[in-house]
Amino acid sequence: MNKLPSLSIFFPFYNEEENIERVARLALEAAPKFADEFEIILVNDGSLDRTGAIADRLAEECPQIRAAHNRPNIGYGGAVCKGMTESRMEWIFFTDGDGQFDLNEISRLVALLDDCDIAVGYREKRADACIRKVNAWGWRCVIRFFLGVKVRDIDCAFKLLPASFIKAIELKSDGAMISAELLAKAKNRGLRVAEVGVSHYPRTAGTQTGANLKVIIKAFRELFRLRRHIRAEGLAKRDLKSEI
Ligand SMILES: Nc1nc2c(ncn2[C@@H]2O[C@H](COP(=O)(O)OP(=O)(O)O)[C@@H](O)[C@H]2O)c(=O)[nH]1
Ligand SMILES: [Mg+2]
Repeated sequence: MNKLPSLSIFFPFYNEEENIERVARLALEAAPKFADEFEIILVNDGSLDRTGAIADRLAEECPQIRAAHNRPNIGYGGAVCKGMTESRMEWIFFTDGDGQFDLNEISRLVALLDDCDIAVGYREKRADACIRKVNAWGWRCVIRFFLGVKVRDIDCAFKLLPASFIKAIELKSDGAMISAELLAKAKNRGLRVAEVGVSHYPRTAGTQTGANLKVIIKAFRELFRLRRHIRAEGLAKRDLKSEI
């Protein structure tokens, strides 16, 4: 496949006043290359700066852009869930709102769809501090062990999914566990997930909060809460794939 019938692109933003407009305009430029019909959803996750106001202004200026707000802040997973429920198109793509990925590389995901149901990126050369790479390796082992999800880069925020899958599941994670939950639920439904390398750039503005101790503790709490649910779902007798 080289073009999608229709595509929702969304971004979670938390205190990203320095990034939101640039990222939204890059999305407006890139989206028509991948789909004839598209929408761009800017999810403001209860930001304390001007992110929400800028999202509303961009939505007024551009018919293809919509703004959605979580008030107050919920967390990364809460912002991703909001983007999912706001999405109206047949395919859903999401990435971070801090501009660390290249939206033109959505083409790499679209190209995979002939042989898979869900396409996800892995960061070829992660532009983060060494400690983040070590944490990510540990988290990958934990997720493999507890949920049996085997992908190279679980939290790579560069994912393309069919809306029919999102409609068939109920997402429960508010925090960083959301990516693992999505992939575990895809596995339970027998969906084929394909991976492709994508570029990753250093943050040029705003503040990174993805490695806060609070975020990490919340991810582990969510993991243990979700483990039973995801296992029970996997063991359920009914054919989960037929629900998609
Ligand atoms: N950490 C965090 N990020 C959020 C939240 N809500 C939305 N985001 C967005 O999630 C994306 C990833 O956040 P970032 O701090 O860059 O994490 P990192 O790239 O993993 O270091 C950014 O676009 C944030 O603006 C939240 O409550 N916490
Ligand atoms: Mg980031």
